[in-house]
Amino acid sequence: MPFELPSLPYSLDALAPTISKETLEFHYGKHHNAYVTNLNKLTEGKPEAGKPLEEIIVTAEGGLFNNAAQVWNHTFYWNCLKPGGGGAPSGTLAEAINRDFGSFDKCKEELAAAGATQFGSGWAWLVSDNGKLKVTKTANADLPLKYNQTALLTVDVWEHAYYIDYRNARPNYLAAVIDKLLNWDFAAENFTKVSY
Ligand code: MN3
Repeated sequence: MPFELPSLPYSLDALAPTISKETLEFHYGKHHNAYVTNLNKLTEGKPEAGKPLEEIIVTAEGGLFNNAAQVWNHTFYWNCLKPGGGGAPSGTLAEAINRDFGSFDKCKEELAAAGATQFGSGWAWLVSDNGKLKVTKTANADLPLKYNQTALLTVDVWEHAYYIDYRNARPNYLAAVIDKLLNWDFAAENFTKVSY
């Protein structure tokens, strides 16, 4: 199989109680896994099977784009979370957040609002757009790479991300994830790849 489900960077119960083991069993074990399985079916025997995921994402449309992008989005999302996360960024990322949002609190407010107001399935993002930090939201499998933006952090706001733990209360899921799980070290690492 050319595309593989990457290992989670923590155990299935490591994010509980903010995100339960049951949610990760479904979200990682079923949903993310299904995108990988579908991507392998769609690329079997085709040149895309040997291409990097990012290359498929920027050129593909339809089902191939949806599954390739969702494999990328979920792998990225798992890395955006960590047990004992939350807190605040430091260093150059913290300076850039203050410069472009005014304060870290404003940045977090915008991220929560983007996730809460994304109509239907999608993602809330902190991105670098030509060196300027922005909060954006995308629908379904859509992602910053399509807009030449560098993703720094994301929160999955598809119902499968929160319905077991929070039912319909998406804003409560967003608040808890932002407060307790976001991995600002990962965001800072992504920010070092941004060219000015
Ligand atoms: Mn998801």
